[in-house]
Amino acid sequence: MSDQFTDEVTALLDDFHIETPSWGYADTGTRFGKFFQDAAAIDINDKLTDAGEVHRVTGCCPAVAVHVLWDFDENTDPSQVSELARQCGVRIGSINPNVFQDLEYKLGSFGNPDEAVRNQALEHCVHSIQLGQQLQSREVTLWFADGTNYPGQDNIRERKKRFEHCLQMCHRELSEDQILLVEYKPFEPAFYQTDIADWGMAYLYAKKAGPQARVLVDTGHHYVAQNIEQIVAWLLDEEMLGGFHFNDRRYADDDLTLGSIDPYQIFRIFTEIHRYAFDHGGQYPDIAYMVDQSHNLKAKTEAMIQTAMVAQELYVKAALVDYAALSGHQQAGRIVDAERTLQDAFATDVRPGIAQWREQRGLHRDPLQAHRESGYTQTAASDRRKRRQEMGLTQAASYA
Ligand code: AFD
Ligand code: MN
Ligand code: MN
Repeated sequence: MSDQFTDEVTALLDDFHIETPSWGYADTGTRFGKFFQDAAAIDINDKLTDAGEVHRVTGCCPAVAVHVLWDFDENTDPSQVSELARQCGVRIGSINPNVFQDLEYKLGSFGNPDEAVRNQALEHCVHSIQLGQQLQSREVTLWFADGTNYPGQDNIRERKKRFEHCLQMCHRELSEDQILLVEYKPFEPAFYQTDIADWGMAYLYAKKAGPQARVLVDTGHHYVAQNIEQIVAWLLDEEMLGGFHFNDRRYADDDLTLGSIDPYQIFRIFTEIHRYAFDHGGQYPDIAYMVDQSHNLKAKTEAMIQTAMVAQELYVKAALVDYAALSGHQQAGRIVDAERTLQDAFATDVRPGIAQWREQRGLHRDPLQAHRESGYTQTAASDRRKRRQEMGLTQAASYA
């Protein structure tokens, strides 16, 4: 093994699994338009195949998050999806209900003033929880587009009470193995007030929902000045950090590649997790590391491989911090030494060590190169182009 890594760091890398999202393999766009890709996944079979390819070359992405309305229709047999995932070398990870795109949800889902709409949303979330039980999935990830666009549109306290009730109803449906992850986002698509706008709201909702609810931190869902690692430290200390959705943002929730704008912030987030383990006798918190991206311009599987590689690098850099020395510097008020303990680790090029870790596990040293040499994207593009033509699916623009 590379002399860069102790056995402990190698073991940490072995245990660092990153879930990829099914929606990250399909075409997507902005409200200003979509740029289609021939190699983009058409259906859940393609998504699992793509996820299997990402795991094949990276060795660290064994699970796939699914989005219920985008991946399952009324005829989909969950056991067949499980089996297909297994054949692709992956398994189904978190379940993502969708209570934001149906027209009934115009004024919200759990926050809607109309009880019938709230019940419709609740019914879908309970169905998603039951789907998770059929798929032996642990996490049910709840993100809501709910909010209001204008001052006075609705009673903010009433909306809070509606959410508290519906989240408690969801929690009651969980099996003992499931956890409910409550995700927050400051704005979008609501532009005046979002019902779960920050970590405090998500924390309170999770606490009131029940003992199997936690907070999900989407790294893109923060105002530019926010100190995300402080939020992570608080949630860790309260044993309420359920997991992450990895991406990055320049101005707001831009869903950019993890670490593409501020890798040092992601590194600092990871140092809070490693420091937690250092302070707890090496016991790491049980949290879900999940990607949440669906890039418009980058090739889908390449973008996912890139994210997984960046996540590994930043996680390992943070593992290299000398937490005993850091603790001593902090205790003694040696500010520059404490800061340099972090900076030295962040400045370490861990890519050779990770490349060797891959080689030791029968993987190519560079997953992106392995993926490109396999011709996977070209094959997927020609196959899926043909299938789209047969299905009569037209595309405004397409490029691999
Ligand atoms: C959007 C939302 C949120 C959610 C994701 C998947 O902002 O991050 O987790 O879609 O549903 O990115
Ligand atoms: Mn998210
Ligand atoms: Mn998001």
